[in-house]
Amino acid sequence: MADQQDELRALLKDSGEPTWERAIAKAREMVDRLDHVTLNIAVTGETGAGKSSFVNAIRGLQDPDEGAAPTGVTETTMEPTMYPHPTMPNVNLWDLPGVGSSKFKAETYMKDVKYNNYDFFIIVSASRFKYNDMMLAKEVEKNNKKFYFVHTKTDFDVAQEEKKGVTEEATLQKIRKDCVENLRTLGPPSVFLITSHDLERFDFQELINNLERDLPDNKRDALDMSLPVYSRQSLEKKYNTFKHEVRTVALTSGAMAAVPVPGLALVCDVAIVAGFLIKCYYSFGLNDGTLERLSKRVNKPIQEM
Ligand SMILES: Nc1nc2c(ncn2[C@@H]2O[C@H](COP(=O)(O)OP(=O)(O)O)[C@@H](O)[C@H]2O)c(=O)[nH]1
Ligand SMILES: [Mg+2]
Repeated sequence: MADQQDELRALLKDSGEPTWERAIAKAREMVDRLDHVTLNIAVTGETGAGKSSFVNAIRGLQDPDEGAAPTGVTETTMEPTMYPHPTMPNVNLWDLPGVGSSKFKAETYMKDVKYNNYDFFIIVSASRFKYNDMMLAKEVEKNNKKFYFVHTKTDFDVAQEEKKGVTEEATLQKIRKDCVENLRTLGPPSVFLITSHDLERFDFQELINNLERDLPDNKRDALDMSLPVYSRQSLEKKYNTFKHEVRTVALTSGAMAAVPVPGLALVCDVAIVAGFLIKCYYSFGLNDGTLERLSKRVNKPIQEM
């Protein structure tokens, strides 16, 4: 009982509020904000650059998986397609049609895809920097939106160059220099080298760190909760976000029914607690589909993981 009292005192202190009433009201507002936050991420680039594969990777899926975006060598996306997150229904990834096709010219592309619907753009490019990459970057800037330039299929470039005796480091440096120099006229560009086949390699974490730095608090938490676990670092980050959230949920749900506030009737709100647990379940990759994919990747039965 003494322990519980200490925990309650710590909870109140953490909230930064002088009374339980104020702490609970503030926590309610935070949960509400997170549940109603919308984050629309546009993924764009040339046909075949790797947009759909990137959308899948960031949702923890691969092409044959249910709900994954179709990928392939021909253009498979003819209009902006929204891929919502299973438990964060307001975090949407938009797989945009390839720029530069006869239907989508770079000059009218932004209007065609209704640019105002998105929080920011991820321009996906592969192999050499292209004319359309620059056109897109310019158009995004002209419309007062932010872009992050992602050079994908870096695994392929590294493997090709290695065959010629070029080290991974030298290849990465060359690609980065090429992208940065081409984008220089638009100010210091944010360039990230990644592979959708393995998010732990190269700059993916750096990309997420930058996105999170630029987003308002509630959008940052929503993004963090929606990302798959792809490395130890991403797992630790997620753990910290949820640790913070668990206090808020405890307060709002009234799960701490022992809160010693005379006259304040607290009833445990099962819906809030259940919603939170479902979020944890998906976010930490504990659902069957994610565990099966992980089991295949690491070549171990699910029971041993
Ligand atoms: N090696 C490698 N191949 C990739 C990567 N991303 C996409 N691809 C392949 O590139 C092709 C085109 O990808 P897709 O995502 O359909 O491109 P989109 O037209 O821009 O949507 C597919 O065959 C993908 O498997 C990557 O990071 N590494
Ligand atoms: Mg596609």
